[in-house]
Amino acid sequence: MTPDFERAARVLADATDVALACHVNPDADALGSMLGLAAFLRSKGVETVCSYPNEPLEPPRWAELLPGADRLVPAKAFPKEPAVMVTCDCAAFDRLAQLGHVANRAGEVIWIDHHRSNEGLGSISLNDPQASSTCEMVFRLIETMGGEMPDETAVCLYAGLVTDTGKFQYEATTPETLRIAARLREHPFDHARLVQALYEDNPPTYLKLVGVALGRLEHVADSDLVWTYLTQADLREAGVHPAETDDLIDVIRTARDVDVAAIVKQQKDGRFKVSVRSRGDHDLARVAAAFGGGGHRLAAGYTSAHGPAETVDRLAKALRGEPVTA
Ligand SMILES: [Mn+2]
Repeated sequence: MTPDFERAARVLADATDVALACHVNPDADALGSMLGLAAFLRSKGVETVCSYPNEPLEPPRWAELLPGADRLVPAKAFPKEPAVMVTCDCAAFDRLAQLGHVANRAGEVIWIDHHRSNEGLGSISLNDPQASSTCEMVFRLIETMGGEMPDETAVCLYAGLVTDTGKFQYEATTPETLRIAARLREHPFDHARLVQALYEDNPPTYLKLVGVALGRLEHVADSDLVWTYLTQADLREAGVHPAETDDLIDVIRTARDVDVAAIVKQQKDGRFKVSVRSRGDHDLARVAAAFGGGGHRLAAGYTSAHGPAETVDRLAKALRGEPVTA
């Protein structure tokens, strides 16, 4: 399906009120694309409301640098039946959690995403797996709509562009991505401070937990895999919130001469969340889908009901191309 920017632009241009949501446990691409588009719509005189399904919301610390984060409302204050709803960066319907019911009742749902595993959700699907980020998709949508981009939008979109490209290093970083980044940087905002807030803001307790995870690192040479794990007990002992460990995979995947890196993290419900990254030799969107998850070719995730060793056994099998079941 080709992204239908024209139709989405028409619906937004005609709207008086737009309700925007992004995925649970939002990253900077999810929050940035949602808040960036909302600021643009407000500059056009449209009323906006923004939310995501965490209760309580507890936005990440860096979110205070994104204009509009102070106007976020909890899911229960989100409109029940909006005429126009926009979803940002949601690969699957369940990423909206309880806001999914609203999407089912909304008049139009403009679904903006860039995950390969997204199969065209929404009444208007803007999904391009080639795009570096949902923020890049929002930039294109705003260009289609036309008009001045407010400074508030530029900083929000830049945050998502930086993080989803791994500071402009991942495969999906195209010349167009860099041109968009340059256009955004023409707006006045403190990009150095923003990136510090995003990347150099680790509590020492987290750094100690990295030591625990690295101490357990295992190399499965025949499956081209390095992996480690963390339990709820580890997080409790370290005094670290699960969301603070999102970037740990970026340390693991620096392992030399290994294609795939995985971290297996226990969730509150006892199950294990698996995050996987490839340097380029494995299609992890396919691997994750086999276990009921999803994502991109080189970055994907899923949830496993098995313990860390069993989970990684199954993952290793899938990486070797052997048949697996969730
Ligand atoms: Mn994204």
